[in-house]
Amino acid sequence: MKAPALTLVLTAAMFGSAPVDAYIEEYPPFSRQETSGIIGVLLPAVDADHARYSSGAVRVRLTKDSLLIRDGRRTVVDTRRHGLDTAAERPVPVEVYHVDIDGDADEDFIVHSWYGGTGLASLTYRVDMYLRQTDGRYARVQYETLQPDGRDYRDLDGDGVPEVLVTGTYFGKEHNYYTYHAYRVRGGRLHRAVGVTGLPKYVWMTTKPNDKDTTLLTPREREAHSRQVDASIRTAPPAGSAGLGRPTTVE
Ligand SMILES: [Ca+2]
Ligand SMILES: [Ca+2]
Repeated sequence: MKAPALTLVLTAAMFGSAPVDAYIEEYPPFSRQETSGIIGVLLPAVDADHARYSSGAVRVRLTKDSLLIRDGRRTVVDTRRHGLDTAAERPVPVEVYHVDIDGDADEDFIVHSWYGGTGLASLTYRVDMYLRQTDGRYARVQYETLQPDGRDYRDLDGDGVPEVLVTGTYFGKEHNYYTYHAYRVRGGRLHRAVGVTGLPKYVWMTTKPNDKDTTLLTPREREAHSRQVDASIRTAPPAGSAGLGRPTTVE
């Protein structure tokens, strides 16, 4: 059994690197039994232990104060001078995945960045997806989630294309919950994944570990919150516009 998430966060902060560890282990998105069997589904291309990655024309380099992603002559991401001291305003990239997340046979990039902080806030990460289009440009999607890792990108409905798990919190009148929502990436956007068994899921933050979907929220409350999550997912103009050769800075 792993140490509580908060301990991991504090320990990692002391040593100057951010942890990336999907799920609130005490309140998992799936039943505890199922969650224990899916570790290591997808590994990052670069992280704190692996600074460089290349595949075909793609080059990725992650240092403690910069992230560079290039696809041939196109610069997809170029961030510099980030650090934990300014993480709250400018989250620090901690790992990058190179995977076809929308099923169009072109590999896309997923960047996890950490805001720093302490307590519940320290669990929050920003996810930037760079979705390769047929013209070689990258559509961009951005959202916040809690403790992302490769387990957040799993094929949940068996169609061969990963779904995306977006994790958050819901503060109700009586109780607070961790929330898990499934999305599909299509056409450069995230769409709510309807029909995925067991999701969305609202897990009551009890004093004991809990992996059950709550029965305490009404369908109306759940739907209202799902719409807020939908609305929190941002899209942006394509990164690495053709011909300009200008770096795209993720802010
Ligand atoms: Ca793709
Ligand atoms: Ca799927």
